Amino acid sequence: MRYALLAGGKRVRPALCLAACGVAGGREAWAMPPAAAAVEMVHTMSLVHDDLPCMDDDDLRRGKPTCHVVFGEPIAVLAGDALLSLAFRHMASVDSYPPDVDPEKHPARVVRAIGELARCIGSEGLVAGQVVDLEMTGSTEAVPLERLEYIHLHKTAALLEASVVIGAIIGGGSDEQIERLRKYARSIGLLFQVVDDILDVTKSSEELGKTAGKDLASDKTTYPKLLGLDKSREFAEKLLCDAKEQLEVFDKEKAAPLLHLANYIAYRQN
Ligand code: GRG
Repeated sequence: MRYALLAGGKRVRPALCLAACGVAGGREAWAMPPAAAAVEMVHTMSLVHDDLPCMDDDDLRRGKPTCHVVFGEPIAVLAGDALLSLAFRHMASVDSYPPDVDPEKHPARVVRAIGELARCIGSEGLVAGQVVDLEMTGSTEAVPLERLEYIHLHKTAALLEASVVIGAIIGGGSDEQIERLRKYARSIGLLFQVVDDILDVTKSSEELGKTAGKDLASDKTTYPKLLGLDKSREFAEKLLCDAKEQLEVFDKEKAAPLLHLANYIAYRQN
């Protein structure tokens, strides 16, 4: 569990969770140990399971050999399971509530946040995305755009969305604020994947010194493959604009971290 969780990674989900807590009116410390750590644990366990031979069968993750390569498959499965359960234990842990939260409202917020986390993982979230993705694997038919979007909205955007929404709930945001932040998160969730697909093409082009990148030639369906590189970039710009629009009603200073995170996701190089 430690090997996978402490292997690095960009920590985008905890950063989003803390930033959303702040914009909703809370202090970052309210979300720091329970929620921000929990979303990273869920993310990490999904990577551990995704890398397994029965799923994507990857040998490297975050620049290191994958969990099952180091510890064997059974331990990797169990490490993932235990990280999932630790995430919920963290979320529910009353011992780690900061002293300055509202004692009347905080427990209800935590329960609501736990519900959000559970929802984004199961058959309405990560698992749904993974199932449809696995169904597409090996298929010779081109994946239609709506199917690709379904996969990304569930596999990638669902947990990014939950990270933001959980932060906003813990921060004490109103229902209207939470729904705005949900829309922001959905846009950056999809943006994250479109940028990933663009980077796959442009990075491998650079590496190969060719104009066509690895992913345009591989079996995997990506946005650049379906839309072309220019249209994919346009789509990314639109998603970034949509996300930023949702932040306009919030206090500028408090919304600045979410704005910067959106820019980071749009313009990141890895
Ligand atoms: C959660 C019960 C449960 C099962 C998981 C395996 C599975 C079901 C889902 C796969 C989810 C998955 C691996 C989605 C990919 C998400 C994604 C974009 C990963 C890369 O995220 P980054 O770039 O990675 O933030 P780092 O390493 O920086 O954290």
